[in-house]
Amino acid sequence: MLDIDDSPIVRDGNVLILAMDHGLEHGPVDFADVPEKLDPSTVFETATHDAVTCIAVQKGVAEGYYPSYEDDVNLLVKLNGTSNLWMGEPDSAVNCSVEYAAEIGADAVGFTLYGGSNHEVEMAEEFREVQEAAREHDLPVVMWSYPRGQGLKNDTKPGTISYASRLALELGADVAKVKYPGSREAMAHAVRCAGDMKVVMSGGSKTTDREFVSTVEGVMDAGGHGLAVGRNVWQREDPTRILDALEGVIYRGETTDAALE
Ligand code: FBP
Repeated sequence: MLDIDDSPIVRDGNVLILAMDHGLEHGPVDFADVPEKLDPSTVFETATHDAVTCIAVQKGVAEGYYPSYEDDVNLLVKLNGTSNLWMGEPDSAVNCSVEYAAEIGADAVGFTLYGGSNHEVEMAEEFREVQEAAREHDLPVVMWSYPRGQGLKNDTKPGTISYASRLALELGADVAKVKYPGSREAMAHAVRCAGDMKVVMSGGSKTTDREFVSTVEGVMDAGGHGLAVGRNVWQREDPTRILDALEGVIYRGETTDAALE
């Protein structure tokens, strides 16, 4: 684990990653209610908000759109990812190398590891290469630590999520992005299991402003370091309002009520 507090993807010790790799992971269906967001520029615009410490996209989107935003947005290149058309045991193709991510301007790299999948061993070996190459380029590594697979039907049980955060620490990630385990106590345990490594919550499908912001407040109270979020921001008609509230909760320690005022 690196000390990443001086990295551009960290603000006052915390992180807000705006994820937009859904066109690959879920398909265009995620944009059905917000068709204007099919244009990646619209989400890059959202990422210029001060609350956002970086945007997480796949290589193709980074190549096409980041050059127009490089002065205003920090870039996290997601190195692996798989479409929803894939029906096998959870796995993820490595679509970009660390070297190429660095070449196109990445400030950090991201990698999904499906602990518990029948493909865990090969994914962990791929992660080893990524993590060691990232060290050579001084790039923080964010692990999407998502236990899932044949033996793991419910991937948000407290014991599963604390295992996910610990696994990321053990394998050398700098930030673990985990699903919310259902309570502040369970989140606090997941954070403790990760030692000094930063643990952030994965956004999930769209909920109400209050529900979402109060969950994030709980994550911060539990010692978490922020959030990696997609749909709960860019599927909203007014992403600025929710980002203003998240800025209050994540960086200023505001309550949900104060942040949503
Ligand atoms: P959301 O906040 O929209 O859930 O996005 C976070 C994220 O990790 C994305 O980076 C990714 O595309 C998606 O969730 C994967 O979600 P899942 O594999 O759980 O369907």
